[in-house]
Amino acid sequence: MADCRAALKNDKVKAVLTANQAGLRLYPGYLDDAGQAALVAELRGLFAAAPLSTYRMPKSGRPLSVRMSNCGPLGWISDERGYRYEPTHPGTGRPWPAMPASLLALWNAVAFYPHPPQACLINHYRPGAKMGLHQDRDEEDFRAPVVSVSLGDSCLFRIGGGKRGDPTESFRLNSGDVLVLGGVSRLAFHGVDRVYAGTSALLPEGGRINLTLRRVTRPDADVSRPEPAASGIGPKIKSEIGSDALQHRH
Ligand code: MD3
Ligand code: FE
Repeated sequence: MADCRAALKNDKVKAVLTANQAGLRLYPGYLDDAGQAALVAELRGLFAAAPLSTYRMPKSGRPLSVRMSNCGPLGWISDERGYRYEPTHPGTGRPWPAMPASLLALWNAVAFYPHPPQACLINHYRPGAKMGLHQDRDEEDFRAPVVSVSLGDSCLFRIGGGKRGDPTESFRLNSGDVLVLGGVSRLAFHGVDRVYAGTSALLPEGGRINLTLRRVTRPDADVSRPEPAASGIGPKIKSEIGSDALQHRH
C-alpha cells in the first residue's frame, strides 16, 4: 500500500489517498469563519421551511441517528419503502427549498462537472450520532462527483474502496473542510465513526452538519426520459445490508 500512496499539497488542495480512493480531493478549511457562519445562517432559514427529519431504514424501520433535510430540486429520503430521491419534503409535502447560490458557486469551483447539482442532502449529527460504512449509489450517474461540506464539530471520517472488505483509511473532517469525491472514490465505501463534541463553536447547540451536493439524473436523459411511473426517481436497488453494530443508510 505504501507504494500507491500519494500526498499532494499546494495552496488549496491536500489529498492523501490510495488507488482505491483516486479522485478524492480534500480542501482543508476551504470556508473561512465568515463563510461558515453565512452558510449556517442560510441553513437556519432552510430548516424552518424543511425541518430536519428522522428517516427510517427500509425493511427494518430502524431510525437513523443522523437527522436529515435537503435543498435543491430533489432530496434524498429513506423510509420503510426504500431509499430514493423525491421532489418534496415527506413531512410538509412542499418542494425542497432552493439550493443557496453559495452552494452552486462552490460546486462550480470544485466539481469540474458541466451541470449543476440537483440535490443537497443535509445531515445533522447530534452527539453520539454516526453513519455506518455505505456506498452512495441511489444516483443514476456516477460520473458526477459528490461534493461534501463539513460544519461544526469535527468527525472521524472513514473511506475504503469499491468493495466492503477493502482496506479503509480514516481522517478528520473539520468545520469548513470541503471534500470532493470523484473518479473511483465516487463509489468508495465510507462512513462517519464518531463526532468529537466541543471541537467547534460554530453551532451553539453543538454537533455537526454535513452537506453533500449531488447530481441525480443523467444530464442527457433530463429532457427525453419518460415520466416516472410512480413517485420517486428511477429504480433503487440496494445491495448492501447494514450490520447491527453501526447504522447504515445504503
Ligand atoms: C465518498 N455523508 O451523506 S461526507 C452521505 O459526513 C455521507 O455526513 C457523510 O456519507 C457525512 O452519504 C460523509 C463525505 C462523503 C460524502 C459522499 C460520498 C464521502 C463520500 C460519496 C461517495 C464516496
Ligand atoms: Fe455517503
